[in-house]
Amino acid sequence: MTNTSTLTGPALQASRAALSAALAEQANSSQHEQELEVGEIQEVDMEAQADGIRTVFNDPSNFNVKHPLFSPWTLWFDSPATKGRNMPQTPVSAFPQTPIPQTPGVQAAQGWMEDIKRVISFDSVEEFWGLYNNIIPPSQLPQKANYYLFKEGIIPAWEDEANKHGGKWSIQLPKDKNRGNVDKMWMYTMLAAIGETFDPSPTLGDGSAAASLITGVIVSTRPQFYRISIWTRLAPSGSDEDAALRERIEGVGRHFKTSVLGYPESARLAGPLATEVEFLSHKDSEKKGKAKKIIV
Ligand code: MGP
Repeated sequence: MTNTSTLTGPALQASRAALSAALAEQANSSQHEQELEVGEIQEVDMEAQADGIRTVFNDPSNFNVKHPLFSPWTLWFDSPATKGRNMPQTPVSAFPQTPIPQTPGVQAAQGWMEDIKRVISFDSVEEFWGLYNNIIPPSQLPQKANYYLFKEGIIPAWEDEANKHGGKWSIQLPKDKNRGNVDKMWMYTMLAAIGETFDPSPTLGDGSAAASLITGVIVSTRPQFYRISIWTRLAPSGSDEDAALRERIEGVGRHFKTSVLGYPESARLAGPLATEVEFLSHKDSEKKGKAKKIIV
């Protein structure tokens, strides 16, 4: 498979396997529960498991099980509480941080980025779970808050070079009916992003690797609804020349709707405070007028 990663085959496989295992965990756990009798204790051969692998349980600082991601990611956050406040850039110093390059896009977005705080960057499955287990889930965030998980080096703004020709898939879900679902939906959205399953094998016509279409994912809490979005590098114009791109973009939307959010492809989701899974270019979002959306 061709992709933009610099990882070697086994590392890629390990990364993928760890993410698939996490996704399969929910299904497996209920099956295991059925296989074990009530009160029965599952036997685990700890010695065999530990052989050759130093986990965090053997050595809390030098364990050697770390599965690299295809690329590093950065989590950003904003909420009414962060507005105008000078929060520390790195609340957890163990995670690597790199300065944001001052591209023209970054400078143009300065007003918008003022209240968005950079939380942390990570580049392995283990660091992802370390972060995930230590941040407040979307269902418990205050109103008008956002988590932005973007590829390192891309800021969560239309103005960034990587976003300015792009768009977003999004779904809006009424809060009252989705308080119990939104945390899982957001977790699966992040796993699909960092596991690169939205746009899995981008290649150019000459067979060389192309950048993945995905630049980041966002969850937003609003007074009456949640919104989850997937930002893409490009947006199809509607012309015949863009047919291949449109197909690729639609593939991202279908994967989001069916595999990540778990809806049947034929399901119609729009209703009071709810939208379909729909795509809009950032240029159309900026205009705020009537725009043509793609729906899956
Ligand atoms: P939003 O938060 O994405 O939409 O953008 P929402 O949730 O419908 O609106 P809210 O008012 O409930 O938060 C809200 C507004 O923020 C937009 O209309 C823009 O004015 C501004 N904005 C949003 N984004 C993603 C950007 C961006 O990337 N760059 C700039 N400059 N402004 C943005």
